[in-house]
Amino acid sequence: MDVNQGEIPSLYRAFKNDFLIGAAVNPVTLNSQKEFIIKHFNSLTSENNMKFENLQPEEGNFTFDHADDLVSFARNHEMNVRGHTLVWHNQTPDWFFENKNGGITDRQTLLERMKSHIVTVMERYKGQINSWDVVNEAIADNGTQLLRDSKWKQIIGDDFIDKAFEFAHIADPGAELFYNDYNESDPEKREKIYKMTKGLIERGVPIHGIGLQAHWNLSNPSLDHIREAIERYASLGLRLHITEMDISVFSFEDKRTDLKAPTAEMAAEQTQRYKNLFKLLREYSDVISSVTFWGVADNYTWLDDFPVRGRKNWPLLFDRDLKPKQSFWEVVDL
Ligand code: HAH
Repeated sequence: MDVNQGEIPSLYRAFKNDFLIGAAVNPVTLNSQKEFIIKHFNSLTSENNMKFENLQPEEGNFTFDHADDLVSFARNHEMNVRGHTLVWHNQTPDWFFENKNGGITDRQTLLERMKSHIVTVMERYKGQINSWDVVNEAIADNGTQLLRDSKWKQIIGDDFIDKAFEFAHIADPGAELFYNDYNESDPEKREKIYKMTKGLIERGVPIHGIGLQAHWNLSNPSLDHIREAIERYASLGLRLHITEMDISVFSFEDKRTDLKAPTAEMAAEQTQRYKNLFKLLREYSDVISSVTFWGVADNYTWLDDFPVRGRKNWPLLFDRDLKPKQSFWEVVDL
């Protein structure tokens, strides 16, 4: 590493009056970039190690090692932790939805398993994990249907979301509870998320915030749509977190695989985009209290495998050598 990090300002300090600045980490990125992470971030999310399949791969057999490591690292360095995630249709093991014969289990059993998972996990980190993505991605992407057709919904029914929040609030009454989703700025999906979370509030379900994943690209969603989404969600009186931000250099439909580095045009657009986005987010720092990137630097990102397997992407503020990109300088200079 030939970058003199001493001459580089800290990312999170640049936003200390606005919001926390977080990164999603995994055991490899955390252990290999400790000093860098401590310097630039004051909040951490586990990319995968707090997901159901990792915390409870078999019934009653909890595996907390990696999650414990992250939480104690954060505590030692006075960093915030976002818990991600308790109830999700992905990365949840089959046993959870099955009965002894391998068939589909019943509502009562699933509710008990859900409660046991939420309570075990949240009690372990009480006072150490400040906010939890209690339910992730429960809204249907397209069409008129409100909720995604998941096993949670099929077996428990539409009130699985209410129950998840109720159990979470019992487990740790001090934790901020979030509903988290992607394509959150798309007007159609936004209205569904709004409607669902408004229903929770009206029924007295303990929800405190909405997580906007912010898996965005160079041109989508538009700044107007992002602004409208922030205002719409904030009108519910909920706190907002940007939970998984990255700016892909490819549009979702673009499946090209020929690039070894971003083109000059992509790099310039990304710089302008990050600048515009942080200007906008900062305008709303009274409702947005945390902005987390879904990764640390361009040396590793989940987008290297999504939506095109094995295709490199460069969506973050630091390059593959942990050097600040032009985007970083624009953002800290705002
Ligand atoms: C997110 N899904 C998940 O919340 C996170 O846990 C995972 O590590 C990566 C991304 C985003 C997503 C998407 O942008 C498009 C389709 C499905 C899921």
